[in-house]
Amino acid sequence: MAVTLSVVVPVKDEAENVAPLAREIATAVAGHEAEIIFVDDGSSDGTPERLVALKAEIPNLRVIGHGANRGQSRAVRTGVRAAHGDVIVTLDGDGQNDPADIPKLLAKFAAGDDRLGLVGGVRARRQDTASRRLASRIANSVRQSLLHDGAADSGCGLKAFRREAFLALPYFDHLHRFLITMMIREGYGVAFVDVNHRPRLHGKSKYTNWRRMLVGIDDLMGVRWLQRRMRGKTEAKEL
Ligand SMILES: Nc1nc2c(ncn2[C@@H]2O[C@H](COP(=O)(O)OP(=O)(O)O)[C@@H](O)[C@H]2O)c(=O)[nH]1
Ligand SMILES: [Mg+2]
Repeated sequence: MAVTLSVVVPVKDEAENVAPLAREIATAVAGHEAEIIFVDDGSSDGTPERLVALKAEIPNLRVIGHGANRGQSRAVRTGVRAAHGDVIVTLDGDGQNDPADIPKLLAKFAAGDDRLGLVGGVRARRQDTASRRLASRIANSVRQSLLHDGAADSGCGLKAFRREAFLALPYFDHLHRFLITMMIREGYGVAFVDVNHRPRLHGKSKYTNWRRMLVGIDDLMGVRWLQRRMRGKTEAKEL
C-alpha cells in the first residue's frame, strides 16, 4: 500500500507515554494509508524498547533510533527523511497534543491549495503551568515584533506539512520552533487550526523557561538574518 501520510513523533525519555499515544495515533489515522514513526533521541528510560514491543500490535509503527541525544529538531528531521508520506504530521511524544485533531489539520490540505506548505495547531487552552504560559506569552510577543510571521503558537508540536516543503528549508537545530516563519520565507502558504491541549500525565518537561529564553534570543537573531537573506519567492517556469 502506498503511504500518503507519515506521523512523526520525536521522543526523549517518554517511556510511560509512548504506548497510549501510539495507540491513539493508530486510531486517529485508521482511515488513511499511514505510517507512524517514533524517533527516539537517546532516551535512557527504556522508551525505544517499549516502542519496539508495540510493533506487533501496531503494524504500521516504525521506530528509529538516534543513538545519542541530538535534540527535537534533529529527531523531526530524521523522521521526515525516513518517511514515505507526502504529508507529515508531527506531534509531541508526551501526549499533550491530541491525535484526534489530526484529521482537522489534514482537511486543510484536502482543500487543494497547491501553495499550502504547513498547517499549524494553535493550543486554544493550554494545559501548562502559569509560569510556562506567561513565558510563552512574552516570548511570542517579542518574536512577533521581530519576525512578523503571524504565528500565534509557534511552539505547538502538532503540525502538518508537505514533506517536500520541509526538506527544502535550510536546516538548523531548533528549526522546529520556526517552521512557520521558514515556510513563509520559502513562499509557501500557512494555515492554522485550533487544537486541543492536555496535561502531561507522566514524566517531566525537558525544557526550562530560562534555557528556552537564552537560546531563543540567539535563534531569533539567526532567523531574522535568514529572513533578510531572501528577496522574494522563486517562481521557476520552463520557457
Ligand atoms: N527528540 C527529542 N525530543 C525531545 C527532546 N526534548 C524534548 N523532546 C520532546 O519534545 C516534546 C515536547 O517536550 P516537552 O518536554 O513536553 O516540552 P513542553 O511541553 O514545552 O514542556 C516531547 O515529545 C519530548 O519528548 C530532545 O532532546 N530530543
Ligand atoms: Mg510537553
